[in-house]
Amino acid sequence: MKILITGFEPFGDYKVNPSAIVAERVAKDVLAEDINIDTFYAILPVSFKRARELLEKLFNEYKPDIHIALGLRPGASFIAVERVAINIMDSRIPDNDGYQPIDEPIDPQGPPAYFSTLPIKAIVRKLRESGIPATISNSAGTYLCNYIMYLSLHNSARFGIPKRAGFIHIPLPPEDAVNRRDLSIGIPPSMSIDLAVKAIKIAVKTAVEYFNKPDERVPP
Ligand code: PCA
Repeated sequence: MKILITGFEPFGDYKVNPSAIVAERVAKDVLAEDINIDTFYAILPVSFKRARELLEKLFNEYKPDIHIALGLRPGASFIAVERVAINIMDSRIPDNDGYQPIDEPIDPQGPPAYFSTLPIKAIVRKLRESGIPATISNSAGTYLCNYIMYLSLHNSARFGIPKRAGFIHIPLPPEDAVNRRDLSIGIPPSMSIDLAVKAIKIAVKTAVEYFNKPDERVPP
């Protein structure tokens, strides 16, 4: 079973992107711990053009069975397992190449939306059982994260690679959250990298466990 785990480079005024650190650590840990799982990680640029090119290259060369894409969701205090990707790019800020699409479809010929093909409810349940704050999210936004989730599911629907795909947002790490506000103002929510790594490892193992249970894609 081949699993691609992607994170993102920093963007906007976020100096680090925890999704890149977590993608690398999870891929290496799972590879070392489980002989049945082959993992590969990649850090995607926060660029609509370059991220798409790299994603297509990864799909063509690595041919993952499962793609778990990670990104930063500033302001969240929980792991957000995304349910849906929508066919729109509507950017509040330019990407790292200065490109800022507004109200543009990702693919004018593509369907309006795709649902995650990861076992999102099983993942959230297992995370909560492990004491990790987690929820299903019904919007991955309209920026790079939604874009990558849409492209992955679009490739999956058309070409069968990957067979299953989805997106998980993680919070700011505390090391970054503490620097983001004036000393007299409360700081934004955060989650340690260690806890986020633990969470995404659980998500990877749950995705593998449910890989061959298509009817239990969204178990109760
Ligand atoms: N978060 C952004 C893009 C890259 C990232 O880590 C998003 O939620 O779209």
